[in-house]
Amino acid sequence: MPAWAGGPAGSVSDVATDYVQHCAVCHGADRLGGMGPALLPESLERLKPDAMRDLLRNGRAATQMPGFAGQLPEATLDRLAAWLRTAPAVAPHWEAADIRASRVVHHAPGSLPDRPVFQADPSNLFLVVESGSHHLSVLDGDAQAPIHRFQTRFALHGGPKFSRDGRYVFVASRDGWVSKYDLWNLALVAEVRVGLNTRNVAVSDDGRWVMAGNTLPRTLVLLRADDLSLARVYPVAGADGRASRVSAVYDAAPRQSFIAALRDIPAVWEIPYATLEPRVIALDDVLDDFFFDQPYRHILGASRAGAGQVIDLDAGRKVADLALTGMPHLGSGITWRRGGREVMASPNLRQGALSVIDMQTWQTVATIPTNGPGFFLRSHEATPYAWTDAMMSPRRDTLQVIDKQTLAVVGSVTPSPGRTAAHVEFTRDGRYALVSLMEPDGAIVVYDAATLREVKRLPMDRPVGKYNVFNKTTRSSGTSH
Ligand code: DHE
Repeated sequence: MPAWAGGPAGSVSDVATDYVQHCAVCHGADRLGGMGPALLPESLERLKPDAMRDLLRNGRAATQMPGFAGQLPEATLDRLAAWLRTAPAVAPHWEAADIRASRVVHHAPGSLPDRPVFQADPSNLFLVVESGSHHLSVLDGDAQAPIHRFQTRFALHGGPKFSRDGRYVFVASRDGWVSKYDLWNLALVAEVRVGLNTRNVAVSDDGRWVMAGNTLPRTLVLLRADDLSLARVYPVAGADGRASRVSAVYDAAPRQSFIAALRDIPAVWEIPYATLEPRVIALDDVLDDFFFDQPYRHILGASRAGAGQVIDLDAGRKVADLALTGMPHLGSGITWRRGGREVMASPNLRQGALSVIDMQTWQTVATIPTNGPGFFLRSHEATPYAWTDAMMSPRRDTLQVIDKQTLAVVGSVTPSPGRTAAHVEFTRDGRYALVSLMEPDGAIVVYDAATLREVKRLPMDRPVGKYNVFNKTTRSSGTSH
């Protein structure tokens, strides 16, 4: 018997009635979301059972979500928690018509002035995703001071993607909303819901298209970048018709195409801007995590089991195996020149080690021991160091600083002992490193990238990623694109 069906007082209809009475007004009668986020098994995957218990009882600070402790019996709350993790009786769907109907245009293309409304250098702005109360903060990178703060949709994930001139930025929420902001006018331009569970977005280098990758439904969604109107829905399926979730979609600017990584079928899709028709590259294994070399000729991929391979996108086939151990987080990889050769390094989600790979031979040339499994690695062309975290370990409060030539750990910073610090992004000139203190009463902590001295801290609500316009739009080899 499922956990939510506890006999006569806990039948499906009781739980469903409880949902309708207490939750539906914010989360939608169909559980697809409304003022509150969607409550589908896919949306709740990342919420641990204890966190769910706490949320239902005590609500979520700084949001409209109330606590139901004392209002509903404990057993009812437990049944609701279990029921929410089961699929709805009617399978949720999100078709082209739903996408079109969801779109809101706040400012029509061309209606806002073509110059910044602030004095700061628009190419040295940072965007900070504050996941605590779902905000995007805009920082002036020269003064390292906030200039604006937007409320966002629920749970942004993946890097914000900038137009080439840095004026527009596109973000996706895990709930399927794609939002476009005009950074020069500090304005939300348009929003559209492309799916019920979305991985990320990519923006074409020519500025015309936005592609979103979904896990629910199993689609890629192409939008016109100017007003987020729907151009095309691609059902994602293999030759045998089996549908696949999208792991992520990327813009491969040097190839003038989008590349989509698929989670359930061993293939990669390349969608050139010129044709917008998918080219399917068959693989031996499903790849879940990806790194592209700077020309976007090769993909370094890893399966969740850790096996790695190099795919030549021109040849459309595997050209080498990668000797990887643990669970490398290739998506957070960076490259640099070392002794006349290009090397790539990525953190590891399971091991306290960074693998350094020669980008010509694909051999692992070094393994750098670190404080523990980490998530992000960052550098900049103008700094000799790479910064990594150990946020998946007890040493999650400390970032280590690695010399890119000797590969030795040469320093560390601990912004706040005992509290999680991760994700670094440099200012445009590489002089300062901004670190996220990822706590509800957290901060962006600014370090001098040469002396490792703290310069200042800006209070933020659980800041996760931060993104510098110049480094992103010039596709710096020290950061993600
Ligand atoms: Fe992420 C980017 C996948 C969990 C914070 N994450 C990405 C990207 C992928 C990915 C494929 C690249 C997309 C892009 O840049 O557009 N992330 C995954 C997962 O599969 C995983 C492990 C589980 C999941 O359910 O999604 C996962 N990610 C997390 C987190 O728990 C993090 C730490 C907190 C959060 O907000 O969810 C997290 N992911 C991030 C960040 C980026 C990201 C900050 C952007 C990195 C960048 O600097 O560009």
